[in-house]
Amino acid sequence: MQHLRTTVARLRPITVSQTTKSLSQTAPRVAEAVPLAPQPFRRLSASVGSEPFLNGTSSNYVEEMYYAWLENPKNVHKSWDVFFRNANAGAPPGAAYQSPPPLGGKCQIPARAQSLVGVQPSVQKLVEDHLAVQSLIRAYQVRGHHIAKLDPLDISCVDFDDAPCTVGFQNVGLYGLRESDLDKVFRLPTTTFIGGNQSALPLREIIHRLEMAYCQHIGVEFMFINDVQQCQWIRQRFERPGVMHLGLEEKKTLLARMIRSTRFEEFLQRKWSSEKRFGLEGCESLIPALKTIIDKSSESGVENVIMGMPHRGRLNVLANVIRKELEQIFCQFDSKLEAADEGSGDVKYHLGMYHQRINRATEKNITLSLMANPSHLEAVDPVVQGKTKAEQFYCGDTEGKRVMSILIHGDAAFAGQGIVYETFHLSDLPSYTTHGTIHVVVNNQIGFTTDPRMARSSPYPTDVARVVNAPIFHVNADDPEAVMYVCNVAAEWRNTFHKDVVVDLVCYRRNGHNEMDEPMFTQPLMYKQIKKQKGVLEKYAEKVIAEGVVTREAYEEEVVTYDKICEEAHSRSKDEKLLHIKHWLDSPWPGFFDLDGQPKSLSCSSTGISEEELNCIGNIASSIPVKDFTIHGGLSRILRGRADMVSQRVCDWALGEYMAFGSLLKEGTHVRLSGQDVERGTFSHRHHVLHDQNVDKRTCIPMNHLSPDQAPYTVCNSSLSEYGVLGFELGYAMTSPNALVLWEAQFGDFHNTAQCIIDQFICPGQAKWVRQNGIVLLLPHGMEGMGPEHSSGRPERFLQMCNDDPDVYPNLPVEDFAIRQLFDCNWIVVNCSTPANFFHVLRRQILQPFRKPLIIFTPKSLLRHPEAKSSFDDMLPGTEFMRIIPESGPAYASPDKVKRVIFCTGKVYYELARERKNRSMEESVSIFRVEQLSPFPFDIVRHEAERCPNADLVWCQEEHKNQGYYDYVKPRIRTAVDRLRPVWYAGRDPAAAPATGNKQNHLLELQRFLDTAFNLEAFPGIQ
Ligand SMILES: Cc1ncc(C[n+]2csc(CCOP(=O)(O)OP(=O)(O)O)c2C)c(N)n1
Ligand SMILES: [Mg+2]
Repeated sequence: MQHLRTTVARLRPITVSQTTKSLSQTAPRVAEAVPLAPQPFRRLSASVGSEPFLNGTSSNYVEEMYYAWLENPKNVHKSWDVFFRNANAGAPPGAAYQSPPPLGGKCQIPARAQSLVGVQPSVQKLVEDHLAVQSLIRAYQVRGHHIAKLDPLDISCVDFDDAPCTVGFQNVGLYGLRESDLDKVFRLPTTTFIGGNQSALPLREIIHRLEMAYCQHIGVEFMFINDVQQCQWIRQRFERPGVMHLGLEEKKTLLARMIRSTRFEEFLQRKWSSEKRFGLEGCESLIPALKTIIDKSSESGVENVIMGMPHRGRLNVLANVIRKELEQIFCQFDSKLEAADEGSGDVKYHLGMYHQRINRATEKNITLSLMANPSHLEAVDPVVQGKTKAEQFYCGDTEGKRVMSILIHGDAAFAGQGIVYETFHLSDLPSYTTHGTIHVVVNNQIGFTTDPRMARSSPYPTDVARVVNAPIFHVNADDPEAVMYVCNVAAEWRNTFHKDVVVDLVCYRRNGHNEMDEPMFTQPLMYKQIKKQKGVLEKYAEKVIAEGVVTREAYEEEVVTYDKICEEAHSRSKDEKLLHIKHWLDSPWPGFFDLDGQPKSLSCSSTGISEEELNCIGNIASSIPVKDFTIHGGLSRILRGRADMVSQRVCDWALGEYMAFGSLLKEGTHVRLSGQDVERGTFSHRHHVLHDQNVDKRTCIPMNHLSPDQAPYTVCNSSLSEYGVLGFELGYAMTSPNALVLWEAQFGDFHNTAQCIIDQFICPGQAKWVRQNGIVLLLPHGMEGMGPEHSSGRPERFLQMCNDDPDVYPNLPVEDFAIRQLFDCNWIVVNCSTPANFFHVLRRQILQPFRKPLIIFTPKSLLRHPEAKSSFDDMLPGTEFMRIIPESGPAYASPDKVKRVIFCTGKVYYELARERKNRSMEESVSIFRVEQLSPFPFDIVRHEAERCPNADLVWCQEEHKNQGYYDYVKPRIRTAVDRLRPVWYAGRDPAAAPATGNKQNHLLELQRFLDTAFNLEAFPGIQ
């Protein structure tokens, strides 16, 4: 702490008077100034560049002058006019310059300023001084935020020890200026707006205005932005004199909002002093901040705002921004409330919310939603973006003018969590952009018990935003007017440029991490300071009362009124007997369920499609539906192959997928497939986007040429992110039940970098938040001698998280056993072995009357396996997804003769079938493919096992024993056969890695477990 104070002391802004004093005392003059690095003089002609009086770094200034002169020669001093005329006329090097005439006193300068009239400094000195002033202005623009008074506690944790260049930049001596220059008038460059209507100002006033613009309670970090227009836009917003002044009504609204924000927390504290609520105390201005952003955005046409935020201040946001009924919030504190909905529910500070209302500032309709989220900080960021993108898509908002997202972050999490970076990188990608997100950081300068020195390596928690050129507005949250100002600018920025922007609310946390936590254990000095700190409402009320904005009585009355609102809501909350999690839904699906929130039926129409449709889609899949489009020769062969398949009435994997997507699209269902390299397909099998070989960027998506009234198909290669992109697609899928949204992992292995989305959202989403989701995960999986990576999509992990009981045979009616199982499950896990079954399971995902996540382990070598083809017959009306593909050979006809029933899933089936044939064991060994692993087809397994009473039961898998499916299926098969028969194992031995890196070993292992699978003596002691 002591160390920090020292650092900060060194960074205190030096006022003009201090500067003057230090100049006259220690006078760091020209000789001590940092040497200026020479730069090439690029823009003007060589003759100009070689003028002897211009040193290298004059170039910027001269350029400025030059452009001003080009606009109008009167814009510049006469001496420059002569100079540029000569230079332009081709004066030889050194000859363009002529001694200036005496300076005219045309510019308006304050009387107190020393007049330049009559003074005849050398032009060299004039140029140098102007250059110095320009550098000084630029230094404020670049570095002013370093010394702005951002920290309400005055114990700033930003440590600039390693960046000495930031210290003292405002010291005019650094630029070669002297005390005597302070009253000289300088022409302002076009890159500043501090002059207002004036084009020249005395240096003293220049510094004063820069201090006011950049070094008060707002620190603007923007000079890294590549776009010059955008930099100018920001300068205008902060530099123009008086620009931050708020009107009377704005101040009154602000005060009212501060009252609500503050008194809400106080009310909760009074009523439930020992309950965790992650209060907002210390950052109460978050509420007016968000409301300002929403008002301003509504003004410019935004109708729908989707928000994501962590624990801190969440209840307050629900109450005072979204306007959730207070009694609904208060009753959450009653632990005796009975749950009215299915599922395990979630704690109150994780629940989401959706609310449509009139925005009072604009009298326009606005829909606000706060997404439910897990504890995992920042995990909701991409989910919010995905939902926002989908909302934009469904309302045809291609520019983000009607729908926008706001993300609220904690300082530690914003800096520490990689998902923040991944989400930022989606912000400008065509298929993922939401056209600008406003990020608000509750920067209370602490993360639980860890202070920023230990929590990040960057000066600010917000530095990650610089990668996307987002401006960052740091603001002292104890100055609500400054907060309101930057929020207005942020909203205006987003609505002008449709790019991300960050508001960093520098504040403090009045209590511990939660209300039960003791912060003095770890931050004693900080908390001594916090205890002395007057509340922001109190400070602001004093200010506005002193200014005469409101009277003390009016203020006190407003406080009493709000307290009464809370009290009355509290009384009403006692009448609530049931806790309806459904009231906390962030993404309702109007019309999809019945009025009780149940599926309208419990049946699934046939997933088969007509021969005509198969042909129609097949033809599109094998053609180029636009004229004069040249595709690669290899692709022509692939398309010809598809055409042959269509004529032979068969599908391979890619064509099966085409049939599923194409038919859904034709039926009006939007399909979106996203992931790394999905357009072509990692394994070069899909080719959903054709590229003209002769015209750059000319592409064609045949799937969008199926019929004029089809739904749109989106297929998009994503950034190289799993966590971010899967989260995004989950949010996209959440928005509407009438879309098939698929995320494909490059290889199944890589899904685990998105584990948080799987564990916290996909698996338990419905149980926690009564919110269904039909997202599909395509995870390429299979042991093909590729080594430990690129082999396993880790089915064991997904299966371990299924909610069906391994030991209980489901008590469900026989006739709708399958659909009821689906309805009860938390997600569906399949590994299809045929294109037709893949086709059906994709279609079932939309045709079933509810939504569940679907995890599909997809093949690699089967994509081209000659036997892994399906006839059109298996896809016609009346056909459906087969949970188990039964034996169809001789063993099926004579079940009594079967000695062994092998259950397996996925690609190993083809290896087993080949081996059985080689061994001529088609009569004695029956092979069943369990295509749907979860919910487990207990009914079919029971039936098939009973048909073969003389057979032993074997589970065969190519994965290692501690991986794959074995642990999941074994107890379930046992349950299916009433534990009367054992289940044996044929597969690889337990191992730490998913697969060997040695091809030879791979084949040996394969042969070994095939030997076991077909050795009828392998398992002793049955029956
Ligand atoms: C991914 C993740 N890791 C750890 C935690 C545990 N945790 C909860 S709050 C918190 C501190 C968060 O600090 P900050 O982001 O600054 O928010 P604040 O609580 O200060 O508002 C931590 C580490 C978590 N919730 N999520
Ligand atoms: Mg914090």
